[in-house]
Parts: sequence; C-alpha cells; structure tokens
Amino acid sequence: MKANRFIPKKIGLPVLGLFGLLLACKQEAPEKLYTSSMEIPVSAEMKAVLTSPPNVPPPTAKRSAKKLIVDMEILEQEGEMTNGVKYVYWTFGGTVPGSFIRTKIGDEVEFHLKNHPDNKLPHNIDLHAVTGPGGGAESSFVAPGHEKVFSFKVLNPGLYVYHCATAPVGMHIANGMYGLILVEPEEGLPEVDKEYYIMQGDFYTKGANGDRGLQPFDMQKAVDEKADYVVFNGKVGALTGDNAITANVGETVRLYVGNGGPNLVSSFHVIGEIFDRVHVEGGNLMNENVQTTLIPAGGAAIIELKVEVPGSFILVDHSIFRAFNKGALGMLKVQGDENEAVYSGELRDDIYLPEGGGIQKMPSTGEVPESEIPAKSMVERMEFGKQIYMQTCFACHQAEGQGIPNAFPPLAQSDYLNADVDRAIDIVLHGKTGEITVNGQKYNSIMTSQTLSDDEVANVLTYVYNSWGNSKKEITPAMVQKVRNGK
Ligand code: HEC
Ligand SMILES: [Cu+2]
Repeated sequence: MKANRFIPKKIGLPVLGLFGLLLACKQEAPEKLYTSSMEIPVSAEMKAVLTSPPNVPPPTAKRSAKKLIVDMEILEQEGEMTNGVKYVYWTFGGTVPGSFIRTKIGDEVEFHLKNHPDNKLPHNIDLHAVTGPGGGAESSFVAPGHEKVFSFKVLNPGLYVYHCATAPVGMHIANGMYGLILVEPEEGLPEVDKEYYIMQGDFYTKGANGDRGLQPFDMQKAVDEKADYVVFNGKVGALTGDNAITANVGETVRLYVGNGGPNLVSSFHVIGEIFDRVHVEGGNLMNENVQTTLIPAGGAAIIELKVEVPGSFILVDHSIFRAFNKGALGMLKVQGDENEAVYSGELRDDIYLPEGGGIQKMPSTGEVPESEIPAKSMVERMEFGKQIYMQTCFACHQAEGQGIPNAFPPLAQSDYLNADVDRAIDIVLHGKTGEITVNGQKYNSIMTSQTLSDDEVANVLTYVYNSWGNSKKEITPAMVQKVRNGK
C-alpha cells in the first residue's frame, strides 16, 4: 500500500505542526492535504454491497467518500460443522464469518443492525474500524424484532474485525458472530486478479470432535481454551473440494484473512506458496516474502501472492494438529500450464527400504477405536466410509482412488481389489507388503496397518467397493470380524 496521504488522527496536531514548519521552510505547499481524515467531505449516499465468504465486494477504486448505508441482519440458525455434526450458529448476515463490508476512508457509515424476530437473544456490534465507545457496541444493542441505527466515519485505512459484544461476549463470538470490514485508502488498493475472504474461528462443543448430532456450545471448554474445531469460514471443509478458492497461473491473489477467535491465534500459512506481500496485522506496515503470518484473535492480515504453477495449495493454521485434526484446512486450486523452471514435479521415486523394514504400524494406544454410532443403512455406511477414506486412505490412494503411479496402487477399478473381498479386508486390517500386480502394473511397496474398528473398516471398504467403477459389494462388520479372527 502506498503511504497514506492522510495524517492518522492519533498522531495529532503536534506532528502536523512540525510537518507544516518543515514545509514552510522548503517553500512548498502540499497540493491537497486534509489535516485529518475527519475532514474528508462525503459527496452522496450509496448502499453498501455486502458479500458472504469467501467473496469480497468490488473495490472502491477511485470513488470519493460517501454516506454508505450498511444493512446487516442478525440470524441465529442451525448449520453443519462437519458431516453429521450440527451446530446453532449466531451470524451477521447468515454466514460465518459475517458479511464482508468494504468502505473507503472518509465514508460516513450509517449502520442498520436488524435482529430477526425469530432470534432468541439480543446482540450488538463492535467494529474495530470505529472510533467511538465500544466500537459501536453501546449504540447498537438490539433486541429480537428490532433495528438499531448508528453512524460513524471511517478514519483509519486497514482491515478490521467486527464482532458481537453482548454478554457473555466470548459465547457470542464462539458461536460465529464476527466478520471483516475493510477501509480502503483514498487511492484504493492496487488492482489484483482475485480477492477472497477467509476467517478462522475456534469452536467448543459438548461432544468430542466428530460426535454426531446437534452439538451445544460448551462454556467450560471455551474457558479452558480446549477447542474441538478450529476452522476457516465457520465449518470443516468450507474451503476444500468444490468449495476451494481458485486462480489461474500467473494471476495475483489477495486474501483478506481475519481471526475471530475467540481464543486461538492463527499461524496462517499456505503450503507451497510464499506470501509476496503482507499488510501486517491489517495495517500499513508491509512485509515481503513471508512464509507464515501471525493473525491474532480479533485481528486480520491482507495477504498478496502471485501464483506461478498449477496445483492445490493448502491453507492451514500451521499449529498443525488444528489443520489435520480440527478442520483448519482450506484449498487454493490453481489451474494452468506447468512451469518446470519453477517446479519440476517428481523426477524419480525410488523404493527406500531400510534394513528391517517390515510392515510399520501407526502408533496407537493399543485399543481399537470404536466409532460412536454404527451405520444403520447403506447410505450411512457410504457416508461414514467416505469420511474415513478422506481422513485415512486419501493421502496415498488419492481422492478418486486413482493412486499414484509406481508408488500407490489404484483402488478405482482395481482388479486386485475386486477379485477378493477377504484379502482386501485383511490388507486394511494388517497392512500389506511385497510385490502385487494391480491392473497389470507391479507394485512393491508398503501399506501400513490401519488402526480402525471393524465398523470403520466395513464402512470404508463399502465406500471403496461402491465408488469409481468397482464391484458394488457391501462389507459388514461381521465380515471384518471374521477376517480379524482368522476366519
Ligand atoms: C501410507 C499409504 C497408504 C495408506 C494410508 C493406505 N494405503 Fe492401501 N496401499 C498402499 C500401498 C503402498 C499398497 C500396495 C502394497 C504393496 O505393494 O504390497 C496398498 C494396497 C492397497 C490395496 C490392495 C491393492 C489395490 O489397489 O487394490 C487395498 C485394497 C488398499 N490398499 C486399501 C486401502 C484402504 C481402504 C485404505 C484406507 C483405510 C488404505 N489402503 C490406506 C498404501 C496406503
Ligand atoms: Cu451476539
């Protein structure tokens, strides 16, 4: 960002006085300099475009400051945290995070906060971009079925968090009541090809991570900062698969990344990319060539990167168990031509077998995990099976069961799989080593033994057998038990 032409109000008059003196000595008058952004006049009225994540409203570009009407509706509504896990979210605009608000320095924002009549609780809003008591919270406290109006002038450029500040504050934030408001500098931000809106949040449920059903908020876990879920954009998978954000090779991407908390600080990182520029903490300080940027709870960062090669780039909180075990994982899918000068791709894959390498076991506590509720129908078996596949098998056998040439055999249309069900069960239970031939290709590698319950093995294999052109068998826990007990 270019240096702001307005003198931040907090530096105040003493600095301005000195500045004026210096200018006087040099006999140069500044062409146009408001003594403070407070004095920027507004020219007309307009309605703010609000967007739900991961979308961002259009740039303010060269428009002058306006009276900007923001209409925001609070909705308390049930949503899905992850497959089979429901949660009642409290939202600004029906999404977590809430609608993105894009303003320009000097705008006079007239904020209309509406609390839907079906809601159960009063709420309010504290916008970190507001200069005034409670960031607006004191003037915006609104009961269900009411609308509050207050206004403020945006004086400082940057990316700011807003959140509900109604007691118990932590609970309102933990239920999803946060979002971002951008204040663009006079000249706007430099043009980029793609812009996205991402916010991390931590969630606390009565049940453990993955326990199905409607999960109430757990106050004690929140106080203890023991999050069950840490996610981007309100739920596990909000930015993966078909929901991934996208770009084309050669494009510049700007990410507006916030952290609603309520508790955890984010070590935001994109696997396989380097941030070309970061507006540190959403302010004017610019850092370059950053691997991981810290985003405090109640803070934000503007991240810019150019994508040079195609692929799936994984967005994570690099406090890495949060990414792979609690949900803080998203995807930036980049399409376009390979650029081997930048990245060669795999050149070789040689088998490396240290002496004594047999079948390795995943470390485990010894006990066989039991899934909470056994699948009741084929539909459920498929659904639970897919979850296990995506958590356990995906890394090697890949999303569509296509495998990886010379390393991991395909499960899609695998003649080896389809020929012998008991053998397949045995492989998942005990692992596999030694040469095998799958669809005419030889593999001689190691599959580690998987620590799964009979039920989980049944579900995942049913999913595999009923996907990607395989022979459509249903595997039951009884069949798995037979193989486990050596028939
Ligand atoms: C760490 C990587 C890895 C993971 C994780 C993994 N596999 Fe495998 N799998 C392999 C390898 C390697 C082989 C081939 C072993 C050999 O060469 O003897 C294989 C072989 C197989 C086979 C027989 C060959 C074929 O293509 O039909 C099946 C069936 C199978 N895996 C299923 C699964 C299932 C189901 C899961 C998840 C529960 C899973 N695997 C998880 C690496 C893995
Ligand atoms: Cu609230």
